[in-house]
Amino acid sequence: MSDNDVVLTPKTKTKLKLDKPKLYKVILFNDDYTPREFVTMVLKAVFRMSEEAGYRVMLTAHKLGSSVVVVCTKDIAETKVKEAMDYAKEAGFPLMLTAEPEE
Ligand code: TYC
Repeated sequence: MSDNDVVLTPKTKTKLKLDKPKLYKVILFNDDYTPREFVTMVLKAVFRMSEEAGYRVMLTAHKLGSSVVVVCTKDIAETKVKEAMDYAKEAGFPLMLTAEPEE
């Protein structure tokens, strides 16, 4: 090999495999005091649901005790839970939502 030959050494490529972000369920809980219309309104405003979808989720929580509203990233789930509960607190209702990691 002469002095001015170029020697190419292959770079070792380390592919960083990022884990899929864990998903969170937003759960809506029933209570005896928050009006149905208010729950539906909050679901429409915070989760951009249609009247029909909001009403269906509200009614499921009303009948069964709880209902999954949406599945999304932790950040979004926690932000939406806070937004929805702030609306309720402001209006004086005990509406409760949580963000729970999916199994
Ligand atoms: N149970 C409430 C009522 O009868 C309505 C309601 C529905 C409240 C769903 C909360 O997540 C809820 N006024």
